[in-house]
Amino acid sequence: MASGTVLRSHAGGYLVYEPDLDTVFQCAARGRLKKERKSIFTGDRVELDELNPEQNTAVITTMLERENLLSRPPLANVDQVIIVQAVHQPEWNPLLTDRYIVHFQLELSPVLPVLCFNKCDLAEESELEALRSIYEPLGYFVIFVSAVTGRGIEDLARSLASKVSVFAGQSGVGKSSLLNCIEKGLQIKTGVMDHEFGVGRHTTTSSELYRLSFEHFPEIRESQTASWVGDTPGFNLLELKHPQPAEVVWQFPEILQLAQECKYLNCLHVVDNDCNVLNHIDDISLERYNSYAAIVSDAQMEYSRRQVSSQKVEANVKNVGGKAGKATQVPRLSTKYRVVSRRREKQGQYEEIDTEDDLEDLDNLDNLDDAGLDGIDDENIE
Ligand SMILES: Nc1nc2c(ncn2[C@@H]2O[C@H](COP(=O)(O)OP(=O)(O)O)[C@@H](O)[C@H]2O)c(=O)[nH]1
Ligand SMILES: [Mg+2]
Ligand SMILES: [Zn+2]
Repeated sequence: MASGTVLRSHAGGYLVYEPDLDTVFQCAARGRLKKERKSIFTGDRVELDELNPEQNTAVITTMLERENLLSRPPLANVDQVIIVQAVHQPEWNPLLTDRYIVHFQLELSPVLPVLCFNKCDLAEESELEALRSIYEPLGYFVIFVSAVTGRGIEDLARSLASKVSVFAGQSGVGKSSLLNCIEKGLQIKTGVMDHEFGVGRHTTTSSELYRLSFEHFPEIRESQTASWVGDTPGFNLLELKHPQPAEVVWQFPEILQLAQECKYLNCLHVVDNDCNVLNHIDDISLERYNSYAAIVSDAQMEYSRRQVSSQKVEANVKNVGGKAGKATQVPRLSTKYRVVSRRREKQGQYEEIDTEDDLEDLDNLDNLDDAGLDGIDDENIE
């Protein structure tokens, strides 16, 4: 029995790539599938019957189990998300980078996103090394590229070989430019948002997989089986997924390691009360800790908002420590809190983190978004 990958919907049916014949078939779904109301999405693997190689038609009989499903636009069985960030122009934003990382880890678990830093031509080598030293030790694959000088483009192309990949990142970071370096004329669609009602209402419900030919990379072309890139996910930045407050730590491996040694059972590791994470804060990157704390704060605000709407009661305190009645009540983390690193404390210095500002930053980015500068490539809207 032949099987293949759905490339997109087409004329009430689907275009399906069958690898053995290296052919795209125009397929209808067999009635039973429709009856079961199983939605077939781009990227889904399906079994085929009634192959007609003359007319390139076939029938989809079964949908195979899905490994994962990216939302907006729906795209199944994604092997990797390449998070593209510019080093400058726009300026690298660590919180936004980590918010993307958390979002796609939640969507694609257990697959880790790849981090691609673009516009390296605008950066000092020392800045790139600083970025590398934050993310590589955590297990992320980090690629430094420049669509202008061509630096790293072959590495990026190689990382796409024989996979289904999706590029993500706010508008202006260079996603289109990079894809164009790899495949001339590739017309990827960017998740489209409709701002008519103020909130992002997504009109892109279908998506497409595009085949890479690696025309300029003969070595890669020869060694690969078919490689694909999907449409760019579109979302309002405020819609980036985050988990419940207590689960954020699972998305930060270096903090998780310290958290597992924390003596408080219900600790969120943001209040310096002999918390093991805060005791070792100098061992982790400050940017990463700040992101962690900001995401916890986001998650708490959303959580308490939900509490308010369901119970109309909101406690202003939370319990820290739960062991044998030793729990103490501390103010619930709201918008402002401070982290005191042991070393800095000795020096009498404080590192103040203002999550309100961080959130405003995201809001501002979101306004850019509203202005059509983010997430929307007008020329690409179909
Ligand atoms: N200096 C520099 N500019 C770049 C680079 N890549 C893209 N750009 C510029 O950044 C802007 C946004 O690029 P674009 O590919 O449209 O970004 P996208 O919105 O993520 O698709 C364009 O003006 C590009 O010419 C790069 O590596 N270096
Ligand atoms: Mg673009
Ligand atoms: Zn703790």
